[in-house]
Amino acid sequence: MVEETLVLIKPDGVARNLTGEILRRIEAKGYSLVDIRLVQPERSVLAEHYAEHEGKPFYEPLVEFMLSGPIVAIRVAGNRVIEGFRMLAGTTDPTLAAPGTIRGDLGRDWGLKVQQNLVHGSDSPESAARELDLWFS
Ligand code: IDP
Ligand code: MG
Repeated sequence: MVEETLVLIKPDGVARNLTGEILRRIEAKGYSLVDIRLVQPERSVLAEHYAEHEGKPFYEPLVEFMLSGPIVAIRVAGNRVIEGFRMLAGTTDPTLAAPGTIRGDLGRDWGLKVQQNLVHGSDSPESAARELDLWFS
């Protein structure tokens, strides 16, 4: 079975009109868009999505940031897409993300309590299954 991952274009990516550019990079890499929706999630969805980060100093700012505007949720398919999209996205801190990556090319540090880094990608098959259920149920 072909692997699937959850990609989110976070509110900063949507607000900066980078949705097309980010989708372009996923498609140019050769992955398939299986499903896509523009969502304004409930706080409870974000609490579940980011449960592993509860209690960290950036947790509340992260949830507030993710509630600040619409998000594009995408079901993306392809062999090794979980790993492959994380490579396309680049590392969490956009200042340190490699040029050539989404975060490295399009993101920067804005001096806020949470890093606004444009995209989310599932980090394991278990996370992907859980997150796809959460965002596409
Ligand atoms: P990831 O998105 O690269 O998988 P995670 O560690 O899962 O990174 O963190 C979730 C999100 O929380 C990040 O994408 C970023 O927006 C924010 N974040 C993570 N670590 C920090 C931090 O140390 N300072 C500020 N924001 C952070
Ligand atoms: Mg993560």
